[in-house]
Amino acid sequence: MPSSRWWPLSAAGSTDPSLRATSGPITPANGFTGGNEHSTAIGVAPSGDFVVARIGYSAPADTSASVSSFKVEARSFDCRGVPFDAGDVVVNTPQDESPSSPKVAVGRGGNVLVAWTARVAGISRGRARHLRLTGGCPLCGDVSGDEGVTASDALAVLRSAVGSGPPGACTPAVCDTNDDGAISATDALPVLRWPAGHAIAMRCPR
Ligand SMILES: [Ca+2]
Ligand SMILES: [Ca+2]
Repeated sequence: MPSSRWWPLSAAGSTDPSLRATSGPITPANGFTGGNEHSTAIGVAPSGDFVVARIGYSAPADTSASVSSFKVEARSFDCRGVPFDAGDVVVNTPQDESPSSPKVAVGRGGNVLVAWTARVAGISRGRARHLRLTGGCPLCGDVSGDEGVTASDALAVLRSAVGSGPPGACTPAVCDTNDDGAISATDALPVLRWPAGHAIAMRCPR
């Protein structure tokens, strides 16, 4: 995804139909629901897979120890909102006192960085932890699977559309970029224009 591409932050003046609210279900972001949670943060991969982090509360089993009841918890989902794991991942260490303000960044290769603030031995510190997101949805238009959408990918879509590509190279989740149920030459055009920064929404079936 080119770093030069910008989207409007408000849907009010936008003509992009992808910014309209959908009627889909709300995805429960937390696996443990026994305590209050707050400060939810999200990071989204180009494929639509996403990671949600938050501050969660759960009383430690050993209440005599100097362990905070608040934790930085994270959970990962694929582009359809299906969680990868049954429960939450505790990101911070038990030595963090009152962790707060989690932030999430998701980069290439499934690299996830969660940062937060915590008091450590009475002093506020910035903390971060690297996580790895594996599996999930393919990036629409990325036939080569290298997490980039290039002219080579467009050519592969075109070849598949005319039946000259290697069998199985193009799945609908990658090549049916207009989600009309068929892979045709039309699907190759937005793939070709994507690297140039055109604000074209590709919508592969999910
Ligand atoms: Ca590619
Ligand atoms: Ca299509």
